[in-house]
Amino acid sequence: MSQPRPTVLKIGGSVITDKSKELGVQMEAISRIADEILEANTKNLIIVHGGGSFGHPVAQKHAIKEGFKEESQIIGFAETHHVMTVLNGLFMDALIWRGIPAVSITPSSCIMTRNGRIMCFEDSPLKQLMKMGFIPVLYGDAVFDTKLGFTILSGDQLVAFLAMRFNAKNIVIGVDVDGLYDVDPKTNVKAKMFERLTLAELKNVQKLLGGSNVCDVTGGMANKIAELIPAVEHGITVLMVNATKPRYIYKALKGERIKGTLIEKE
Ligand code: ATP
Ligand code: IP8
Repeated sequence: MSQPRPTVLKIGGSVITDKSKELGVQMEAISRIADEILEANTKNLIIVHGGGSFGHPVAQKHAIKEGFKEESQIIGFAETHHVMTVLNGLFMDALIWRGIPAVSITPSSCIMTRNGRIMCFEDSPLKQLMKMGFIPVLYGDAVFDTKLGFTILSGDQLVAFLAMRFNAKNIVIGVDVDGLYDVDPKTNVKAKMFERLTLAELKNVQKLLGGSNVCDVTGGMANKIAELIPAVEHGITVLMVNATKPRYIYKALKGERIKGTLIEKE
C-alpha cells in the first residue's frame, strides 16, 4: 500500500527559544507543541526545528555561515553544532517521553552543501524510518560545504528541500507572529497580514521583505519566503501560523481553519 504524502512541519526558533537571550529556551512552548503533535497524530510527518537563541548567536560570533577562514573558527563550528544538538535534545525529550516515535537526524552527518545550497543528502535512513512509522526530526545546523569548508544550513532550506524530495502534501510553518505581513508586525503597528497568497502575489510581497531585527544568521522572514517559493512552485501548499498560540499547530496539522497565511500556487 502506498504511503500518504508527507506533511513537513517547521517549528521556528522564535517559538521554542527566547531570541532575546542567548541559550534561552521556551520549555513550556516545547511541551505544549509536543502535546499538540501527539494529539494530531499526523501520518507521515517530518519535523524540522530552527536554531533561535541557540544556533544563531554562536554561529554569528564565529562567522560560521561565511565559511572557513581561520583556525579559531574550528571550535566555533563545533560549538554551533553542539548547541543545536542540545536544543534538539530538549525537543526530542518532549516528543519521546510522550510516546511519539521521533528519531533525530543530524543534518551535519548526512548533508553536504555547495556554496550554502544542499548538494547531497544521504536520505536512506530517513526513508527507512518513515517507512517503519517513525517521525524524523531535523534542524538547522552547522554543516560541511564543498566550497566554503563549512556553513550554516537553515531549517527553512531543509524544509523546502525535504518537501520537494518527498513530494509533500503541505508545509506548516510555526513562527511567533500570526502569519506573513507586508512589514514586520513587531516594528510596525500598521502591518497588514495576508490571509491567502498565490505564488505570483507572494513574489510581489517578497520584494517588500527586509532582514531580521534579532540575531539571525539565516536572514529571517525574507529568507524563509525565498526558500519556500520553489516548494510552492512545486504545488506544495504552505500555511504559516502562530505556534506560540495554543492549539494552532494542532489545528494546522488537522487541516482545521485558523488564522494564518495560506500560500498556494494558484
Ligand atoms: P529560526 O530561524 O530561529 O527558526 P523562526 O523561523 O521562528 O526563527 P524568524 O526567522 O525570526 O523565525 O522569522 C519570524 C520573525 O520574522 C517574526 O518574529 C517577525 O518579527 C519577523 N518578520 C519580519 N518581517 C516580517 C513580515 N513581513 N511578516 C511576518 N514576520 C516578519
Ligand atoms: O534557525 C539555523 O537554522 P534556522 C540554525 O532554521 C543555526 O535558520 C545553526 C544557526
